[in-house]
Amino acid sequence: MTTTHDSPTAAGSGSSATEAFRASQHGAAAADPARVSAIVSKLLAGIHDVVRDENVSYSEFAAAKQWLIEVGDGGEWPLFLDVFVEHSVEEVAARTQDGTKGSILGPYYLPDQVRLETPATLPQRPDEKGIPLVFTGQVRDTAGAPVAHAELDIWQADEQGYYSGFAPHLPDGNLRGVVVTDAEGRFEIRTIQPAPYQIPTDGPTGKLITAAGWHPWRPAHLHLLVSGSGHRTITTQLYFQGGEWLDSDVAEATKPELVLAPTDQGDGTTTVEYDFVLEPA
Ligand code: MBD
Ligand code: FE
Repeated sequence: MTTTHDSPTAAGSGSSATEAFRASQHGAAAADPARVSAIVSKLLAGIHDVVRDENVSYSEFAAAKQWLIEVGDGGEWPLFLDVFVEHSVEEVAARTQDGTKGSILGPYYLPDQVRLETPATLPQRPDEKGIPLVFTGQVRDTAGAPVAHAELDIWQADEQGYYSGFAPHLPDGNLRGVVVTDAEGRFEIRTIQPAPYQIPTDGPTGKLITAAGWHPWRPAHLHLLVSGSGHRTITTQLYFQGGEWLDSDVAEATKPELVLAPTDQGDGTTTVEYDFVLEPA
C-alpha cells in the first residue's frame, strides 16, 4: 500500500480489498457460453431500459464512464459490489441453505488468522477501546448434535469502525481470529463491541453515495465463517439490537435472526449467547 495517510481513507481500506480478493481467487471458473449470454444479455437489457426510461444524456453517459474508470483505478470494485450487489447473491444461496441464516462476506475477510482454542480472546491492542463483550454459545448440526471442534473464523471493526489489514494505523490481525470450539461445540470469545462501519467518503463509492444523497453506513456487526468437518460452512454476520443503522444498512445485509441483544453486566462489560446450526455438507 502506497498511502502515506495514517488515518484511514479510501486508499487505505476499500482499495486494498482488491488485493485481498485477487489473493483469494484460484483461477476463473469455466463458463458455459449459453450461461454467459443469458446473464450478460439481461444485464445489458436492464441498462438499456434505464437509459431509455430516464432519458440518459451523453454527458450522463460520460459521467458514468468516468466513475466506472475511477472505481477500477481506486481498487474499489470489491467494496462497491459487496455493498450493493452481494446481498442478492446471498439471497439466492440462502434458498438452498438450512441452519443459521447467512449474510454477506463483504470485502474485508482475510484468511489464515491466528488459531485460538476456546476460551479465547481476540487479538487486540493493550488499550483497545470499546465495550467489552463476552460471546458464548454452541455449534450444533441440524439434528441437534454438537459439532466437536467446530471453527469460528471471526473478524470485526474496532470501536472506530476500522478493520485491521485495511487501515494503516491498526496492527495486522487486530480483532481477527479462528476460534476452535471444545468437543461439545462450545465456545467463549472475549472481544469488544464494534462500531458501525462507514464507507470511505473520499473514494468513488463514497462519492456516488454522496451524489445520490444516500447515507454511507452499515450497522455495527461481527463477521463469522462457522465451519465443522462434514458440514457446510456458514458465512454470516451478527448485529446489535438497538444499534444505529440496523434498519437502513447501506449493504442491505441484516436479518432479524442475526441480531444479538447483549446483557449489561453492570461493570461496563456485556455478555451474549448465540448458537449456530450447521447442515451436512
Ligand atoms: C463492511 O464492513 C462490510 O461488512 C461490507 C459488507 C461492505 C463494506 C464494509
Ligand atoms: Fe464488515
